[in-house]
Amino acid sequence: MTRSDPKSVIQNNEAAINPHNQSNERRNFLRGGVKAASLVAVASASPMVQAQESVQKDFPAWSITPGKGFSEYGQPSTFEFNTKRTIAKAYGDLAPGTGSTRTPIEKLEGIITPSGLHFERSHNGSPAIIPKEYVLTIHGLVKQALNFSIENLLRYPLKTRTYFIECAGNSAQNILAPQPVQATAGSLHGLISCSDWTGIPLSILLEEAGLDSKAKWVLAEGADAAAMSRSVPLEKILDDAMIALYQNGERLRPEQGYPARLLLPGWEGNMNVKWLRGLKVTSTPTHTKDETSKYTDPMSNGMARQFTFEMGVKSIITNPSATMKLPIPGLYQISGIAWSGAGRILRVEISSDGGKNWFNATLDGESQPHSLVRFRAPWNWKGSPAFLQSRATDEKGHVQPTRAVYKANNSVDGRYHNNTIVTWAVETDGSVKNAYL
Ligand SMILES: Nc1nc2c(c(=O)[nH]1)N[C@H]1C(S)=C(S)[C@@H](COP(=O)(O)O)O[C@H]1N2
Ligand SMILES: [Mo]
Repeated sequence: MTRSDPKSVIQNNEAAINPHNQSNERRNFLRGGVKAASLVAVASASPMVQAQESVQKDFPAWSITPGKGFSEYGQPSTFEFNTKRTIAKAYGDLAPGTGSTRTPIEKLEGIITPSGLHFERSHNGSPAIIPKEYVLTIHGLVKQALNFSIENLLRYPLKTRTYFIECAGNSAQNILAPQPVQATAGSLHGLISCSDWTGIPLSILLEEAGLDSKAKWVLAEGADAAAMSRSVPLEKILDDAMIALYQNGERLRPEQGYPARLLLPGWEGNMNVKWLRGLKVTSTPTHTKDETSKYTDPMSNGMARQFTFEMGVKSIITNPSATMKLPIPGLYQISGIAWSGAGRILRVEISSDGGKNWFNATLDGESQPHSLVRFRAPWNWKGSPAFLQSRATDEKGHVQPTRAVYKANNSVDGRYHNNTIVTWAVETDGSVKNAYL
């Protein structure tokens, strides 16, 4: 979080352009910055002008002794040990692999989730698949059933795309808990991650197997002990489904489905079957346990939505967010992530008064379909109570709804697909709290 006191920025900038007490280089640098940047960006230059005036003469030991040697696989700085996933076991040590870990979204920047911090959701642990023994079978309503080894698969044409995966159960606590739970953004909303995935367009493999005229659905089956399986409409499979083999440039992490997983851009996390062992082409949905006992949204009229494939348009401010504390009133940069299962994010708006007034955030870089996009906005906190919210709109015109709208459209025990606006309350002492509005 960049912070600054606007008053001291102005004073320091004035000092900086006084030739008698500043070096030319520094003066020109500041002037260039002032000219190039908008008013807001000028203030954000403050960390520089707050630097000490004199040049440091005593160098610390780490600067004057030879550094550490090389390693075959790098690790984050040991000082960043707090950047880690939150573990949520569903049944404690009885079934340690059942539950989830959540991405610490409040500690990350940009849009790519480091592979070791990708959220994990597994129904019965990560199987230790031996790649040489792995087989992917395509069968059912096809002209020719086919078996693929990993070696075979790696010979097909690959493509790379940046896609998010979000669990349908993400943010469920904010619907279920009667009072807002005070926890980090990651523990409340961290069943969302985004990676650079490389894999084979599934249409290529199905074309090779040859589709029967009755083919309408594909049952994707996992090789884990949960045998996690989902029915996917054939249209999606032929449109943009991928067999992902690489994640952020390296082969998939075991927790993400090594050696191969199904990737359905923008669709609910659960359907992205990991440790994929079978694709059975069918004429109807199979109604597996995983698509009937879970991930179905009961409505207030007593009926239920049969399937909710596409994830809704959503955004969340990651900084500042719950459990953080703003040290002093002044200028801050709000930073957050936005995404939509329907395509690109068009706009993210920010409110600091709980949704009465809105202003546009800046999208950092181009918004890609079914990817996270980073948004940022300057915000001057005057020291009074504030209610920070972000509201995303996607290219199809979907607007992120309020919590009240979700409550009206779902039954009291609904919890899945919560894409509602998140509120962070900033109290007068700077504490940031999870709030319901
Ligand atoms: N075989 C199998 N695939 C699975 C699961 C599983 O338990 N087994 N979990 C699903 C759920 S509920 C989600 S949200 C995503 C999570 O993907 P990730 O663990 O890579 O984040 O994988 C899905 N695919
Ligand atoms: Mo999930």
